[in-house]
Amino acid sequence: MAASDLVSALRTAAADRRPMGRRGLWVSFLSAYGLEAALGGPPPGGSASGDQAGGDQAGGIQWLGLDLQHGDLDLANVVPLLRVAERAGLPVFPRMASHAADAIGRVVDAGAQGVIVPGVESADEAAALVRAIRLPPAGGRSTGAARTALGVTDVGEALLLPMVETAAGLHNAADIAAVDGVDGIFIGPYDLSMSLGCKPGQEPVMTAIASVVETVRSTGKIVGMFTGRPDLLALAPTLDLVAVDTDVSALRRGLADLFS
Ligand code: 3PY
Ligand code: MG
Repeated sequence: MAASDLVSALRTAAADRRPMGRRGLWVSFLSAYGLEAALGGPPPGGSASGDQAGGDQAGGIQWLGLDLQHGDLDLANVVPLLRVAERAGLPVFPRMASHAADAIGRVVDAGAQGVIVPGVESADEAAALVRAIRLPPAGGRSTGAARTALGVTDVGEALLLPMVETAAGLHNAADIAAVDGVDGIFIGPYDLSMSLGCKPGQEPVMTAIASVVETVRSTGKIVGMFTGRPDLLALAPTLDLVAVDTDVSALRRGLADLFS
């Protein structure tokens, strides 16, 4: 499955209320060199295509989140990482540092298949993100000649996934998901736990997560979540996009394994 095909497959499966459970790696510090090495190098003969693409040659990784909010990546890292992901046939969803429209425009211009936007708390905030990501007439995103120079071909309409990760976002989750142009909701369980005054894995956050999943599923939109813990990863069958864990965590586990 090619990267842009995963985006349409996600939209179709969500509309049919069929969770896809696609597992992704949350990249927070890897360079393009490091990512290419971690994915096992380019597939024989160059770019991945057809059945080879979408994770079969990337150790089971089916998509990449690029964490521009936490970790060590910023906007300038996105293009080189995107080129590695393209060769591996993996869709890329940067998690933006903020709601800034200019940064959203730049990563979509560069060829990202969608964005994950932190801390969205209301339908109004979600509607502003729709204006940031969609070209006119649906939105207000600008286009530019430099985009063509990057060699970006049509990646289809990018996914817009606002994050619900506060008590206010939780309260307004149904309204946020219902905004026209929003493709679904990505849950941030760690910030949500803090906002609800508990630890991940405890109540009331587990019930809150289940309620967001159910709400979004009933609207026929996409639901994703970062996990990083077995009890959250266990919810993968109910989700469409599952950010399993970070590159840092993968490295630490690998080191522990090697040196134990
Ligand atoms: C959270 O859990 O708060 C996140 O943002 C996941 O990365
Ligand atoms: Mg968060």
